Amino acid sequence: MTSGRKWWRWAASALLPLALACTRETGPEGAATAGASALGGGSSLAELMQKRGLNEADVVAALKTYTPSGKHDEYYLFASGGHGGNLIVIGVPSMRILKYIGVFTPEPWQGYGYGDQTMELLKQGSRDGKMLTWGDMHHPALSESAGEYDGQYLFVNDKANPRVAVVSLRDFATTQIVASELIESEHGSTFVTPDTDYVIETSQYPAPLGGRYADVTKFNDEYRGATIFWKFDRARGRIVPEESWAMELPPYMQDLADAGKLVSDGYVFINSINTERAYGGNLEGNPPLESGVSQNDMDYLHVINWKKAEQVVKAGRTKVIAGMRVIALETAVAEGLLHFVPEPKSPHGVDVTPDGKDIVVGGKLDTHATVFSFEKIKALIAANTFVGKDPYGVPILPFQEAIRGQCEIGLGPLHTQFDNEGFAYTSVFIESKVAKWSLKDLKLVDKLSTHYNIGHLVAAEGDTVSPDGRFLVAMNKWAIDRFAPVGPLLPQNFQLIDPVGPKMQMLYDAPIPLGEPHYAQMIKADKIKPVEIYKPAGMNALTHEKDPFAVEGGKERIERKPDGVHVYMTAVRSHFTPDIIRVKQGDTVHLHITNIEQAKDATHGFTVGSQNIHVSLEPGKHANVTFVADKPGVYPMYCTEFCSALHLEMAGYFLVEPK
Ligand code: RUQ
Ligand code: CUA
Repeated sequence: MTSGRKWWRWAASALLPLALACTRETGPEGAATAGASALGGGSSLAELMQKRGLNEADVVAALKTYTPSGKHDEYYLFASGGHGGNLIVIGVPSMRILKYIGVFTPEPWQGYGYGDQTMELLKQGSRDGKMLTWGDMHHPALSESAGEYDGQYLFVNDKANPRVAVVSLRDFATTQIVASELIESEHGSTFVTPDTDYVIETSQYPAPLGGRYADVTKFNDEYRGATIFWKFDRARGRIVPEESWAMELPPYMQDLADAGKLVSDGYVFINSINTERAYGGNLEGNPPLESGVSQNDMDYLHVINWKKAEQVVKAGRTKVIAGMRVIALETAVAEGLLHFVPEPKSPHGVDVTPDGKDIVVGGKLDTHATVFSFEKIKALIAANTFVGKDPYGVPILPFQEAIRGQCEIGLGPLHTQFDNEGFAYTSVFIESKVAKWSLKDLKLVDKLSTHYNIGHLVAAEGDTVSPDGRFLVAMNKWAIDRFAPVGPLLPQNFQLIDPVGPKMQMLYDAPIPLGEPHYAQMIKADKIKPVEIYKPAGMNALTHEKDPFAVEGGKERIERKPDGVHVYMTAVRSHFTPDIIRVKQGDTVHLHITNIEQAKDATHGFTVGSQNIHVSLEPGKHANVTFVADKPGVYPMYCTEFCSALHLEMAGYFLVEPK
């Protein structure tokens, strides 16, 4: 703590007189109140520390996170909202929540799921024709160029209803949801290849591919896993399902994945559990699923050569299942696209090092991080050095020859992140700790306790080819005693950690009250350049093009057409035009509303009472809303954002005349 002490001496000599001087200048009674008012009831830094029971380390931690009013954060943290289904955007180091982004779950503030465009988007994400209004989001992935986050897009998955969503970082809004009916659940998702050619989504719980039925006792023969390579068209900002493809996998439970980079570019690594192929049945004389799954000491790290697989797809050596081109397992084996390496013990996280040379695997029931060498794996494959085959003919490489070594880090290692100085940071679930270890000599250098049961952890730019080595966030599953009690359902706890120096330092606890945010990625803030308004006015936020129904000021009107009543409206401080709408009972109503303002933050919201309608109209945005006016009555409509002094007056009447 020498540096801390030095800081303290410096603070005492420099900061305090400064603070006092400022206080003195604040008001006419400055001299009299000096030291009493500015610190909110405290008087001096020392006194304040004493009053609040803070020690020197607390103050150092506070100064590392405190971000004065008006100052922006250095990083964006994009955190999954777990079974809340939506994304959370957080500033680091302040840990201030900046935004939620509606993705799989309707989000009323943004009007997400309460107007035509966003309803259309949620419908895109239907599976088997069923409209889904929630998702179990796990792993956000930022788009990459040459292995660096480029700040353009973000992809997220839904484990429960296998889907992938595209979020545009131009306006922090969801623009696409794709669902394949090939698989029935997923988890190893989303991970991008280094230039975002593909977004990878891998199944978790095996099932007959394509939504077929087969009894679970036919598990070994009929059930399969699959990994989907969703083709991303960066210029259009869209996943192109027709150009996407998949590879069939044995019925193990494939888990997390990571794409190779630099030397290992062209490969993807997916780990698995349940090579036992257990499927439960604890009322049918079988062991419960979890014990059946955990018999073997080793499961299989899947090594997939996706660049070679892409050629096999281009050559047409696929079958079509649920509308998707799939490389059959036999083909994958015959073409040498898939190899296995044994991995210990209930593996969970798999993370490729920034240089692309090593693959770090954490085993939930292990005490090591196991470091596989890509070079060794490649050489073993080239020399056909196999110790055997799995029941589906997939060649298995020898474990000892494939690893560079293991680092003893503690019980229950899960996920690993990296810094710019050759250190790896692994979450240790059972011990509730972060372990910092050296990649070079595989030696543990430091351990820090977290509260409690850390799952993922994320480092600044931590999945890129050049991590920043700045902040680390532990994403803890339980919050037990961390915050004021809020009933039986507790928030999760993000803990901000300073990883720099010989001793990691815990800086800040941030409760996250929106589902379980499994994973997050942290990107340098200056890489993201969102638009401030939609320009020109009348823009459809989904297509980023002018909406065909966009309305110009002066052209507002109401038209009765065969398909219903079309209302062309504008919003501008502080009125909607028209502000009276008359329809007849049973009419289908099409509202076309453009916020024609182009001033930053001049956002309006629009609702008609009792119709389950709400849209957010950011400056320049156009929204369409369709509904049936089925009940006669008088319905006030109003602006839901306090947009001006006359906001309350920004209202009108929607009148439904009885038949
Ligand atoms: S995970 S359970 Cu990423 Cu560790 Cu989903
Ligand atoms: Cu517009 Cu309030």
